[in-house]
Amino acid sequence: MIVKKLNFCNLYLFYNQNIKIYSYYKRYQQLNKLNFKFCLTVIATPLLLWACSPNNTSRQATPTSFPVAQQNSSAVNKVQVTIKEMAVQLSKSTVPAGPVEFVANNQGNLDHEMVVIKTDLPLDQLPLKGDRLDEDKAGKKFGEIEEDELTSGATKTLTVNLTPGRYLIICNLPGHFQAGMRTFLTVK
Ligand SMILES: [Cu+2]
Repeated sequence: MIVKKLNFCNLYLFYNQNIKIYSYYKRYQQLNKLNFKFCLTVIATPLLLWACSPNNTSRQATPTSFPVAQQNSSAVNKVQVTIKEMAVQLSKSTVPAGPVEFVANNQGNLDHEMVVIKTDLPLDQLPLKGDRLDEDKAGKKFGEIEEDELTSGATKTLTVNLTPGRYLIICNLPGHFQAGMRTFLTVK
């Protein structure tokens, strides 16, 4: 009888211990689930935000082409401007109206500048002021890359919104316009 009671007691203790172990296990599982959720929030969310962020530099490094966007009329038209002694050369002579991005590269040994002036005047009727073009009388100035930004070897970008017409692209440092640093761009 005593043996039987003892056995029952042992069984009860064994059962109780198992219940405890089981509850610990359940708690551990719950904690694991919480840990997983915590990891998902703390690590995965910023990672996802970083991946989706528009100013993500590593994503910008790999160029993706969107032909549809490039065909859009509001797309910026790029014009490469080669500047040297003593000439200004454009990669294209005609662009559609809208934003135009001038990418000026000074391949000369001297510092230069780039000025965009809208004018209808022919080359031989452009007014001079001393040894420069008279920018105010020549037409309407649309933009400029200053001399200190376009030193020898430098590349500088200027984006301007151009309406249809004829544009003069020049370097107006003393004597440079007369020496030949001028060209025309037609905007249609
Ligand atoms: Cu110049």
